[in-house]
Amino acid sequence: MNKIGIHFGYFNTDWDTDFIKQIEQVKKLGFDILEVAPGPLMKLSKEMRKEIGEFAKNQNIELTFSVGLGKEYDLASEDADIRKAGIRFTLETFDIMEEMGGSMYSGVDIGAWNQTYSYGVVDKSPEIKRSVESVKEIMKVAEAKNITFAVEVVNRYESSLVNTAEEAMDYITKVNSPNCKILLDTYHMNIEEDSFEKAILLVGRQLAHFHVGESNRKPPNTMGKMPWDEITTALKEVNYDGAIVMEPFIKMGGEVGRDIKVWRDISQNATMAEMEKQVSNSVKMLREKMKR
Ligand SMILES: [Mn+2]
Repeated sequence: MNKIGIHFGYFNTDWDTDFIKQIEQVKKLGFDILEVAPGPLMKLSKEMRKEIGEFAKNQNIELTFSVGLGKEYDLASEDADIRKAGIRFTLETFDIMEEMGGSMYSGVDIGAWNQTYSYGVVDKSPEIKRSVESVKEIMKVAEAKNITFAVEVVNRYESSLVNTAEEAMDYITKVNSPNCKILLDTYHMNIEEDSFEKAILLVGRQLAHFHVGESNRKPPNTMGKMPWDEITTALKEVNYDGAIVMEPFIKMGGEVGRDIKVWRDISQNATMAEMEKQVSNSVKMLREKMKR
């Protein structure tokens, strides 16, 4: 059975949150996983992080870690100091994962989130090369700590490095580590891929993590637009046994609204209770469709 999860940002307008409460909340809604971000956890004490990790374990909630690297941590930067800072940040996150008991690291983790090129670039191989070199360094530690490093394939507005499943396969071949895998996300796939099915089949056993959401980042199955049958059938065809984590973002305001670019109330005035109901329906849909 695939574990089903949700990104903690769904329930918050700012990234800082009470993770203990959040774990209780997702447990109540039928999830197996809470996806968290290293940024807010780095601000907490080591003791607090351990306590959260213990609590999650006792509740049988797995913590997975997702990042959007800041420009100051760009692993593909021309500036060697920035690349070093990015490696340091990633390794610090691995330490936190060890403290809290997590083994899945993913997101926009091979270069800066929302990074764009300067005018006129037609060859991105120098950026890719620098990114691969940084990630190779990181992979030595990931392998030693048994952490899976999943490269998220994101749309053109969020990164220029890897926008399709094909580019991601190329990228992880260059990194050449058994722990360097791929994360596909239906929201990004909807923009960049010719076919959901073909992208999933192409990645096959290299798929280590899967994000789901509608094309406007509503919870899965609240719009009737995304082809959930095609997507889940393809996942079963490649015997995908990893996590399926939803990343709905439907509320304006705060850091989350700003960083995710929610410029209208996509929730249509939904209360927290209504938002909870929506995602717990999404969990049921995914479990039903992933039955083998
Ligand atoms: Mn995603």
